Amino acid sequence: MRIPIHAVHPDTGEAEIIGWVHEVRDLGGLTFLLIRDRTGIIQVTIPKKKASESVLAAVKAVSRESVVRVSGPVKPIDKAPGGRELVPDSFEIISLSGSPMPLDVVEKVPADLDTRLDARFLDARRPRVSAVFQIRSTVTRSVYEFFFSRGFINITTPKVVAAATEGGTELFPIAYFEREAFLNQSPQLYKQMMMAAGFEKVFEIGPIFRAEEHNTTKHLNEATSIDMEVSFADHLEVMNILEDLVITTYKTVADQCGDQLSALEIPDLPVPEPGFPRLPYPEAIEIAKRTTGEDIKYGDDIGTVSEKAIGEEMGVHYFITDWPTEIKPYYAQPYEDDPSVCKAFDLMHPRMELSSGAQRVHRHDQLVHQIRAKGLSSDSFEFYLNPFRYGMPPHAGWGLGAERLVMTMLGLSNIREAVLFPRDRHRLVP
Ligand code: AMO
Repeated sequence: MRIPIHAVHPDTGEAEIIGWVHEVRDLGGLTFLLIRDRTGIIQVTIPKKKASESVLAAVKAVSRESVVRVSGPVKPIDKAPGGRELVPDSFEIISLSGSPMPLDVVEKVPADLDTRLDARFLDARRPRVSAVFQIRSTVTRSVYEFFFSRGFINITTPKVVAAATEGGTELFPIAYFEREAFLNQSPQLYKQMMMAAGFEKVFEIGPIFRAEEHNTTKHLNEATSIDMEVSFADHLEVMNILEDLVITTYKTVADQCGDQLSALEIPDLPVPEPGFPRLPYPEAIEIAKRTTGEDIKYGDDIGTVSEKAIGEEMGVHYFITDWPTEIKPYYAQPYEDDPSVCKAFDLMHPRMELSSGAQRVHRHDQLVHQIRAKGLSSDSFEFYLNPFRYGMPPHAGWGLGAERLVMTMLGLSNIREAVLFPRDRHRLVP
């Protein structure tokens, strides 16, 4: 019976493993192979004089990255990975790899990101790359558990839609029978409609599509959004939930992903401290102005340069609160005593924005007014506006970028490192 490579110990006795040939070294009388599966690497040692004819023939024929089944006694040995080696009684080639390969899995030859993404199936055999996606999987599980343990209902909303949600970015049009449709930018309108349905607490983890023209290290054209919406809650309550979720996710990864973090050379993942600072927008703008020396005014968006400058000053996760109503979407609820400021917030990592959210407008007439004030036509929002006429509770929510969460947690330099098959301006295959 096959056992995972990390579970093979010097006192295992006999073991059978199946994995990929990571490296082959022929030292004359001895041949060393490193065999790898997703859990680790083990040395397989073949003493030429003692090995059987069939083992020798298979070892001679095998190429790097072939899949092999090996069984035999396990012995302790100091210098090998994990302090053990397997001396095979049997060695079977299950699937022979061709050569040369499009990518060197052992990274003796460094490859640029494009080459790696073109051969992602080989790139992801690298322990470091595999570790990122194993951690991303743990992040996703942690987020599901977080929401379910707090009584949230998981929903799925359509990705093929008739109208835009967010201003600012363009939509991807698609042919939908005889009509034009679009790929959805955000589940925003649908999660709000489920508040009208009385679901009270909903969440969705799903794709969002943004036709961002520019190619940056933190934008994708298809991203994964962790979205939530809560009835009878204000912006402050959902900010607390967001802070809890981020901390819980870090803790889960720190507790459960020790091997993967080691592969990424992160011996101790620092878990953010509770009590993320809350920085009102006017103060954020002041910091940006002072530290960049640029002419930044109240009402300006916080661009990449400002974001970086404020992040360096803050040094930890923080919220930017109290945004000018003018630069936030129509669904953000203005303060009753000063409608020029709204109950919207952004959650920031020192490197970049992770999430946006707000308490929402829940009164129909006010929402129509705000949609028109943004120069949008309320006609195309009829399906969304209707629920606001028949008992819409007050509500608040946010959307958190899954890739940015993983990217900032692991210190990855490019968001594409956190996506298996990224979609950007130039990349549609594989
Ligand atoms: P927003 O547009 O700020 O808000 O998006 C929320 C979060 O989603 C991630 N994100 C992206 N990640 C990678 N590439 C992109 N092109 C991209 N676009 C967005 C970011 C961002 O902070 N409806 C609101 C949320 C809400 O109010 O509930 C919204 O979509 O991490």
